[in-house]
Amino acid sequence: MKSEGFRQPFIAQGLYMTSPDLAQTIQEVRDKALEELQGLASEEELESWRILYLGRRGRLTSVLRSLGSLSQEERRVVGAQANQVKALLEESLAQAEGQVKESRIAGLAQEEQIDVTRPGRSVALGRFHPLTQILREICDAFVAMGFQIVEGPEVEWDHYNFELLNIPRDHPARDMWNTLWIDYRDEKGEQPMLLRTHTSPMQARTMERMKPPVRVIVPGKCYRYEATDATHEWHFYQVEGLAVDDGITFADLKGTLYEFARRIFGADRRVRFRCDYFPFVEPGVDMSIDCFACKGQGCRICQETGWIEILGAGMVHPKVLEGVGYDPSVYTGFAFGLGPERIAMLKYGIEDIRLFYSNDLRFLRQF
Ligand code: FA5
Repeated sequence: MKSEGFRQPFIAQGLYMTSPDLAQTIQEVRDKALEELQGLASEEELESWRILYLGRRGRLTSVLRSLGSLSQEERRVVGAQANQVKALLEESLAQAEGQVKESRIAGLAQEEQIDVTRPGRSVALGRFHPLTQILREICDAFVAMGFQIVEGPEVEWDHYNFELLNIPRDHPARDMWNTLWIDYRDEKGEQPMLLRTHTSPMQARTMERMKPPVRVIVPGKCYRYEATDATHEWHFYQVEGLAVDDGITFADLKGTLYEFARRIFGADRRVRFRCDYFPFVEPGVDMSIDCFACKGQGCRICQETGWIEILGAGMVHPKVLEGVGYDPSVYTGFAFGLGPERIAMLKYGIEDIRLFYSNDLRFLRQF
């Protein structure tokens, strides 16, 4: 900031003659202020400068206050000059503020400059776990056939997991489900608690809540105290299905499950039903699909049978209907419980069920 243009009129008006000390002080304050102002580069520094020279207790303001000790004539001349200096400092400050602001904006623009020729940064996209994908596909297939999705607790009472399913205590059929028990009982100390071994407890829970017609599927996690191998995990998903109404027959069960297999695997895949025993259905069956690896010839994956079992099913046992207050002479129904891991293995040709739970990104990224 140049101060030459100011000095000339200041001296020319003869201040030295009227009040030399005060005029000298004003000039010194002005020179010092303008000199300091030149080195300031930030808004904070400018504000400190303003307070130092122009603030209520600033240096120039103190000079102005001392004008009162001069004679009236001196006060008029020196006061006018002091006001001129004040105006000069204010104007210089405004200019300096403008410059600081401009260079801040220029700096920002420099920082934010975009080089459109640089290659973009790739965005890492997540994906659904293959089991989430297959669960959704399975649910979609049944929803399209008129089923409704419900969910239930993974920590369950013995009552629902076994008793209401026609598996009383000490019944040998309990050995079919190696159970993980929880060290907790109900208030009366009678009901043991467990991690549900299948999604079938939701059959009873659903019928307790709903009146026929019932058509539900129940996706969810199950737990068994079992050794793992290529087709067995100790925790796995199941999707339970239940349809109850008057007049439902075994033909409905077969038709529904054939249609499900066709939707998931296509029309070419072979399906096999065999008699099986589950205490809560009569008659009971299991359904298998021909092995994806050996095309039914027999291999390690299908334990040399050529088939991989994907579900258990059957007509709901009259005792189960009675247990939830349905009249078995009026209502009949079918139920099934299928294993999504095994279905995903068959569909995608996965050789070991444990891959689903090993968190290996090389495996997961293939889906
Ligand atoms: C049951 O759990 C019965 N609740 C199914 C059922 C429901 C039958 C309704 C009749 C009426 P099972 O133990 O077979 O049945 O299991 C059903 C399916 O779950 C099997 O076909 C298989 O696909 C899957 N599964 C069973 N155990 C395992 C395991 N350890 N690891 C992975 N999948 C399993």
